[in-house]
Amino acid sequence: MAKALSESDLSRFQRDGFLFPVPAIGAIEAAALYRRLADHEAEHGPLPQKMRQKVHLLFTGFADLVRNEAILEAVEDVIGPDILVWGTNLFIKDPRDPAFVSWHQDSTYWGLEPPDLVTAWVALSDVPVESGAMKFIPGSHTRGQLAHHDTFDENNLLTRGQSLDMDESRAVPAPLTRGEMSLHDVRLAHASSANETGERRVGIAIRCIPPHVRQTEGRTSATLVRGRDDFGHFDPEPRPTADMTPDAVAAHEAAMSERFANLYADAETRPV
Ligand SMILES: O=C(O)CCC(=O)C(=O)O
Repeated sequence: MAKALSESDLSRFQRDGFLFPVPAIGAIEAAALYRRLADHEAEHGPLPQKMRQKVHLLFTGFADLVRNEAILEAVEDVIGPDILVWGTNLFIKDPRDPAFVSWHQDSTYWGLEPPDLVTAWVALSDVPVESGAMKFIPGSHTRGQLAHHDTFDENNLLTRGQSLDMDESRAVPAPLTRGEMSLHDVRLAHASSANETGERRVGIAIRCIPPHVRQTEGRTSATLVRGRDDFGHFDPEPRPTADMTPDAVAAHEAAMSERFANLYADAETRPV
């Protein structure tokens, strides 16, 4: 029996590979997280790209977010009661920012088998279409793994600028209001355009897997947020006790080194 999603929501997710809008944390909590991030950046400068990944290891607000009941109830409906968070990514587009995300499948370089991963993408600001909301190609998750080409474009927010050629006329944009989320399958073709608005657009992608999923090469870490892990395919991750403590930064650094070794194993170049 589904906990948060209706049977028709679940059927749509299975058919299309995505679902939105799904209620998540509400506007007040989302605005508070947005403000905490803005305050941190006002004091320390913009978060470097590497620190926008696995942010649940660095900031207590994001550590709480990945354990949020409403988010996990919906995720559980898709992948079952035992849930590991394999990653988090902040996707930030400043006002009139040319940053974009090319068409891609998340599964491309992540080396996860079987490809059972759902992303809960939570909007921390309003995300109208013009701000560069995500867009999805319905049903593309059923096409298996497609061949991508790496571009390393400087405005592309993806690690390798990996790209697919897709028919834009089939794209479904996914605008969200602050505090809502979308769910998408790891094999779904998706992208997002530049932010044409005067407002900052901020979202956080939470990558959730059931514990039977394993990393095909090397070893990486993940955080158990619900149920149990009887497989032990991932190293456990510590929960930060305060924002950016030296211990948290060191744990994050170690986790990201493993992750990058895996992600760029066959790449010709990698970001600094
Ligand atoms: O936020 C974006 O623009 C892209 C996000 C994305 O590609 C993802 O969450 O997989």
